[in-house]
Amino acid sequence: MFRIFFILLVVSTGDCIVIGKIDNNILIGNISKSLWNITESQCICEMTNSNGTISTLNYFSTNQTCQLFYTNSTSIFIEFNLNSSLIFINQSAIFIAQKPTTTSTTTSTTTTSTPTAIQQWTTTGNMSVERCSHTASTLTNGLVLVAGGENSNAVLNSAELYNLSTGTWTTTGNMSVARYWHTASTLANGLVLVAGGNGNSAELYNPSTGTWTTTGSMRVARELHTASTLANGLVLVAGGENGAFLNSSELYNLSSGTWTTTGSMNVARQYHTASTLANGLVLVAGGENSNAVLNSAELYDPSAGTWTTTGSMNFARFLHTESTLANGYVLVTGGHNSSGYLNSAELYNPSTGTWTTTGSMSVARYWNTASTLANGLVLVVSGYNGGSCLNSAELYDPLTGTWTTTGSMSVTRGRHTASTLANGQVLVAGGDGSSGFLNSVELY
Ligand SMILES: *[C@@H]1O[C@H](CO)[C@@H](O)[C@H](O)[C@H]1NC(C)=O
Ligand SMILES: *[C@@H]1O[C@H](CO)[C@@H](O)[C@H](O)[C@H]1NC(C)=O
Ligand SMILES: *[C@@H]1O[C@H](CO)[C@@H](O)[C@H](O)[C@H]1NC(C)=O
Ligand SMILES: *[C@@H]1O[C@H](CO)[C@@H](O)[C@H](O)[C@H]1NC(C)=O
Ligand SMILES: *[C@@H]1O[C@H](CO)[C@@H](O)[C@H](O)[C@H]1NC(C)=O
Ligand SMILES: *[C@@H]1O[C@H](CO)[C@@H](O)[C@H](O)[C@H]1NC(C)=O
Ligand SMILES: *[C@@H]1O[C@H](CO)[C@@H](O)[C@H](O)[C@H]1NC(C)=O
Ligand SMILES: *[C@@H]1O[C@H](CO)[C@@H](O)[C@H](O)[C@H]1NC(C)=O
Ligand SMILES: *[C@@H]1O[C@H](CO)[C@@H](O)[C@H](O)[C@H]1NC(C)=O
Ligand SMILES: *[C@@H]1O[C@H](CO)[C@@H](O)[C@H](O)[C@H]1NC(C)=O
Ligand SMILES: *[C@@H]1O[C@H](CO)[C@@H](O)[C@H](O)[C@H]1NC(C)=O
Ligand SMILES: CC(=O)N[C@H]1CO[C@H](CO)[C@@H](O)[C@@H]1O
Repeated sequence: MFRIFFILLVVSTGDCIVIGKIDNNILIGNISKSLWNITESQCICEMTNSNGTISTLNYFSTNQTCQLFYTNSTSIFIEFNLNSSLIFINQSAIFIAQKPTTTSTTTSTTTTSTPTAIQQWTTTGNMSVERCSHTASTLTNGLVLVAGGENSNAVLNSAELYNLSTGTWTTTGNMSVARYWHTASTLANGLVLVAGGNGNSAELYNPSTGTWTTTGSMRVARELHTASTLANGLVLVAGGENGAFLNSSELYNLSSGTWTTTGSMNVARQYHTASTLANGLVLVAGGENSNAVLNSAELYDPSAGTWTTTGSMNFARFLHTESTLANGYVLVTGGHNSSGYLNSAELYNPSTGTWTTTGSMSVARYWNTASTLANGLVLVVSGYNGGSCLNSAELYDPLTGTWTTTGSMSVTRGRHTASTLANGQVLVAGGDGSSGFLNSVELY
């Protein structure tokens, strides 16, 4: 394997920068592509499809143009001036020397401009225990509550809180029972409802006391179900399994502390996904049951209490992700089915009830996470790809329908959680990976 170490050589050639290989010739060639009238952040997103080659892009603030430069060889030549900023797309491929150096081949003065690499992942405090298949909930006070899950020792009843200001975790009250593959929903009054993952029990976490209280039990024991908070405040739990694959769904009402059965889905499913749409309906997609991996999708109507089949996805998938976008569409990514692991992604249009494929991720992945960021992009993190586990991450831009590879985490992980924080960062916690069950946590 050809390993590439880059050093940044800020050299003379007029308004140019040469990034050259340390021990070899500078500048082999370049290919450039321009994009017009875009912002720097759009530029970062537009340029994702560089297809694995070493690439960098240069944003010119003066004419709002972004130019992509890439090569498969050992150097990149970039037109550069003081009104531009240089962004490395594949940061992991490039080692940036701290001090600019000049070379004997230069013919003019050294510029003082240095490219700034985008800050991507940082590690933060570890959880007190390793856990995967847990839940993570962003609380109204800004803390993140992690609950349950499993590791090599046990299924867990413990819970802990992350405080971004300190970058540390503190343990909080234990749940009454150990759970994994449960769901957690933050309610409007700030309590967190945890359901299933160990029979039909449910309990509420109170952030002001740091304690859990048992609430009404679900009508049906379930795990690997979904939980969706409705506009009327009820929580809809759907599908999953308890030895049998479930088509049933039920509603939790906090005022009464009880669950009531509502309509059944048309298809039993586990490992499916669910999201509440702007129109108040809940979209459930994919999953699997004893018969098949599913491409079907259904909509729950809270006013009627019934499920209706809507358009089917182009690919059957389970262990995928589902995210609502600012434009009301729903993005589904990855997963796997009988023909393999998926890098495909598709969009659901609530007005037409149909799915269309959009750009594919650079890597097939399942048991990944997807987080919609404040800037509208969707950050997909890690997951598995066959037997191996990933540490890579990609950003989806709804405006262009394309993916851009972003920085990789320090470790590989799947079955982790990803929580969007009030300041826009994403907290990725736990999971398991090539180094076993994880207590480690990283911030994007
Ligand atoms: C950039 O946008 C401006 C204003 O919309 C337009 O007049 C101009 O033609 C655009 N430039 C290019 C190169 O598309
Ligand atoms: C990306 O790389 C793959 C494999 O090297 C190649 O088949 C494909 O044509 C490339 N795509 C683009 C857009 O260059
Ligand atoms: C980024 O560079 C690293 C190191 O060369 C390489 O292993 C990885 O595949 C690259 N990623 C992409 C998406 O090009
Ligand atoms: C935008 O401006 C930069 C700096 O002046 C220039 O090098 C570049 O060629 C311009 N882009 C286009 C597409 O003209
Ligand atoms: C780089 O590109 C050239 C020209 O397309 C090709 O001949 C060469 O095999 C490529 N090298 C690698 C390592 O892909
Ligand atoms: C930077 O932009 C300003 C304003 O557009 C211009 O006057 C100046 O010449 C530019 N500097 C360079 C180095 O291009
Ligand atoms: C977090 O835990 C890992 C092992 O799981 C350890 O290597 C690392 O040093 C810990 N980090 C901190 C900040 O304690
Ligand atoms: C988070 O930590 C900061 C600094 O110690 C503290 O002031 C703040 O109250 C903590 N937040 C919560 C919600 O406990
Ligand atoms: C929580 O449960 C664990 C065992 O799962 C136990 O070791 C720990 O003491 C408990 N903590 C509290 C506060 O009860
Ligand atoms: C929740 O239960 C309360 C008390 O039983 C009832 O008044 C209320 O209408 C219920 N809410 C919904 C949305 O059904
Ligand atoms: C849901 O599953 C049950 C048990 O398998 C079955 O009796 C029922 O007909 C199913 N309902 C629907 C709407 O398919
Ligand atoms: C150094 C070099 O080869 N630069 C070339 C990069 O590509 C642009 C666009 O094709 C050429 O104009 C440059 O001469």
